[in-house]
Amino acid sequence: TFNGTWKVDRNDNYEKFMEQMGINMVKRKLAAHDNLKITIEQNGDKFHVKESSNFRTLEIDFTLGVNFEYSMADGTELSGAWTMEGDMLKGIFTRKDNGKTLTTTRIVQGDELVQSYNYEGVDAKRIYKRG
Ligand code: MYR
Repeated sequence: TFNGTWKVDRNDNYEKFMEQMGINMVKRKLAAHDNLKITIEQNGDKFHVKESSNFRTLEIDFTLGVNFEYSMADGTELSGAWTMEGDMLKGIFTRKDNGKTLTTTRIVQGDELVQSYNYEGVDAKRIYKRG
């Protein structure tokens, strides 16, 4: 289950990913240590996610398979949806500014939540522990 509070423990290739996303170096340095914490509450196909980081706090509601809007911490707007494939959440989002696609997955592996990202050929991961 995804339910619970998760704190980022480590990143894999996240700076390269952010660079591909066009995020400048100063913001990348800050974002690599953003102390991101997410709290996930799933009820059937409905999710409520509380996000908090050094940058902001935010609450998001979405339903599997239903498009919604999400603004990244730097203001970049995305539109897309999460779906469930087996035990994996799979998100396909489109950047509103350039129409390019960002894909992301979440899966619980042991006591960790692994979120993977892909944008324009660059893959990254953020790995969370229960907090
Ligand atoms: C949520 O489920 O937490 C809300 C929806 C998340 C949308 C997709 C996340 C992509 C965030 C990309 C951040 C990358 C920064 C370069």
